[in-house]
Amino acid sequence: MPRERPSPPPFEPEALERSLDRYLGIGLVFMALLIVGFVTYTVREPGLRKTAAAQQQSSYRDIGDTLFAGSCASCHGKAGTGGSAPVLNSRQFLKATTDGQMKGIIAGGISGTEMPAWSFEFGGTFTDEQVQQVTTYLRSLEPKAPSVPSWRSGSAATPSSTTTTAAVAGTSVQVVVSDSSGLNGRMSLTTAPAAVPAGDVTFTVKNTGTIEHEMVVLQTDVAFDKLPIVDGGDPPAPVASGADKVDESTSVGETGDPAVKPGETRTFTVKGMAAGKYVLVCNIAKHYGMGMTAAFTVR
Ligand code: HEC
Ligand SMILES: [Cu+2]
Repeated sequence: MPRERPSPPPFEPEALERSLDRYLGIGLVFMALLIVGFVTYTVREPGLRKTAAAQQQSSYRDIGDTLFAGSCASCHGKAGTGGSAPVLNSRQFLKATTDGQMKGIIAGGISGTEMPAWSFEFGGTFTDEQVQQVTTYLRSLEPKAPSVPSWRSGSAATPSSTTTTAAVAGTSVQVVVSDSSGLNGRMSLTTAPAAVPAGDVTFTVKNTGTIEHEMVVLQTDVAFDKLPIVDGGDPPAPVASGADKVDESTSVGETGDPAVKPGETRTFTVKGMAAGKYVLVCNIAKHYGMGMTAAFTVR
C-alpha cells in the first residue's frame, strides 16, 4: 500500500524573506569589512615599504661609510675629501656621475691608474653588496657636498683633508676584516693601499663583521687565493683536517691574541718590511677559504 506522501512544507514567504534579509545583511557586513581592509592596506602599504626602504638605505650608508674609511679614504681622503686620488665629496663629481657609473668604476677599477678593482668578479675583495653600500654612502654625501670644481686633482682642492690618517712613521695601511653572518655568509678582507714602499708599515685592522677575526701578514710568492691548506698547527685547535687553515710559518706580523672582536680596531707595525710579495689572511678556522685573503706588495 503506497505510503502517504508527506505534505510539502507550508510556504512561508515571511520566514523566507526574513532569512534572505539576514543573509543579505551578513553579505553587506563582509563587503564593508573587505572594503575597509583594502583601503587600509592601500593607504598603509606604500608607507611601510618606504620605511623599510629607508631603513635599508641608512644601514647601507653606515656600512658603506665604514668600508670607505677602511678601503678608500687612504687615497680619496677622509669622507672623500681628497688625497692622492680625486675628491669624491664634490657636488660636481656627484652630479656628473650616476649610481650605475659609480658602481662600475668601484667594481672594475680604472685600468692604468692607481684606482683598483674592488669586486670579487674583477679580483677584488668586495661583494656586489659592498660595492652598492659604498655607492649608497657616496650618494648620501650629495645633499651637503661642497662645490669642488677641481675635484679630479685630489687634495689640492681641500686643505682640510690632512686628517685622513694620524701621522705614523712609515706607511699606514687600512685593513677591514668582515663577514655578513659568521660562517653562514660571505667574509672579506680588504686592504688599502695594496702596495707600499719598503720600510716600516703600520697596519690598522678594523673588524666590521659579526664574529672575531685576525690578520696575519705572510711573505710568499704564492697567489693570495692559491695558498695550500695545511689545517693543523695553529692553536688553540690543531686538527688534522677540516680547519682550512694556511701555513703561518712565513708570517712577518699579525694582530696577535686575542682575536679582534667585532667593532674593534687593532694596530701593529711591521718594522723594515722588505720588498716582495705578501698575502694578508685571517687564519681562524675556515676563514681563509671563505674569502679572507688579499694580495699585498712591498715595492
Ligand atoms: C690606491 C689608491 C686608491 C684607492 C684605495 C681607491 N681609489 Fe678610487 N681612484 C684612485 C685614483 C688615482 C683615481 C683616479 C683615476 C683616474 O686617473 O681616472 C680614482 C678614481 C675613483 C673614482 C672615479 C672618479 C672619476 O674620475 O670619475 C671613483 C668613483 C672611485 N675612485 C671610488 C673609490 C672607492 C669607492 C674606493 C674604495 C672602495 C676607492 N676609490 C679606492 C685611487 C684609489
Ligand atoms: Cu676571519
